[in-house]
Amino acid sequence: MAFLFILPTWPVDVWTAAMAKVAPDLDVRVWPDRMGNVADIEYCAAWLPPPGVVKSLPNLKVIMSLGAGVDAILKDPTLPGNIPIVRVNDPDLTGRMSEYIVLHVLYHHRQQRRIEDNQKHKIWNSFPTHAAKDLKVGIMGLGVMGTDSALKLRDIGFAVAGWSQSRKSVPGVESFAGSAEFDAFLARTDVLVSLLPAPPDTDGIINRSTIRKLSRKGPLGAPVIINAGRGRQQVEADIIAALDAGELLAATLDVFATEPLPPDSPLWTHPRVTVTPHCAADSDPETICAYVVGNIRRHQRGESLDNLVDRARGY
Ligand code: NDP
Ligand code: OXD
Repeated sequence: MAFLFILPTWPVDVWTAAMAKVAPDLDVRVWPDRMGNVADIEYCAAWLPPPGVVKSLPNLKVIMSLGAGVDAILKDPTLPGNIPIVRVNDPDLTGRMSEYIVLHVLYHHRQQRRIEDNQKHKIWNSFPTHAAKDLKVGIMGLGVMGTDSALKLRDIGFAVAGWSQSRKSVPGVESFAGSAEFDAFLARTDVLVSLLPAPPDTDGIINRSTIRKLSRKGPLGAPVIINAGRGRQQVEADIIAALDAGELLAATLDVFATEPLPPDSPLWTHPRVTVTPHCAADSDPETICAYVVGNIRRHQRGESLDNLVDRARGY
């Protein structure tokens, strides 16, 4: 049995070293030039795998995403339909995401951009601030990441709600479910966070009409968006237009339709946009290798795989 890494954009040596530490006996192969006899490969782990690579593995038993999202795996038109796909659900990755979401909600809540602008001009201006309970944060996607972020924001004191396909019961977090409750969710939300995966029905969900439905009654005067889900969820031209029209106060964006974000994107230089390079939650090689090996061992023992992806739902 051999295991294959498919990592066109990540430092392969870091990942093979981590895997050697976690599972010294595992026969690790690397796409594209250390594949050996492909017939040996029964498990693979991938981040942004090029189309066709998975199909070229005749004895593959499980495909593992090295992140929480699986959109890059599912978009391969040649992907065999019968091989289970598992994704990462690990406290290390989840904790990193919550740090990012808490950081950026606090950044807007405490008007940090205004303080930094004032410092540039040597302006000592301690403007009025508001309490966390007065700011309504709405999280699209109340799954593993969304729930952890919601709980941490709730504990700081924010008024938190989540929107998901199915109704949730998270103490202290209001739950909205399905398209029928989307507008009500938006209407109560001052800071809209996306932690959605990328099934087709979420494409372009952060558009001008969505932005216009957000609350304008909050203490910041206009809504804020934070997207750490997937770039295809946002209509970038609509975000810029809404910012320029005063319909949106600010945006923090970690994910983009095209990554890396092209140098000519106006998002880079917009004074009220924070761009981060898809780093909200990084997959830590040793932690994630241990998680991958755990799943391989379970599968070898005939046990069910953890965190199987539902292909029909797309996440
Ligand atoms: P989960 O699968 O645990 O949660 C997904 C949530 O989204 C679920 O609550 C689901 O609802 C909800 N959802 C899916 N489709 C819809 C829809 N059409 N309408 C309403 N709700 C919907 O995923 P995770 O929390 O683990 O991860 C979420 C995403 O975060 C990843 O898929 C990835 O895109 C992104 N991510 C980004 C990272 C970064 O660094 N920027 C790092 C890690 C993840 P229900 O529960 O009812 O099914
Ligand atoms: C992930 C990601 O899905 O990094 O884990 O985006």
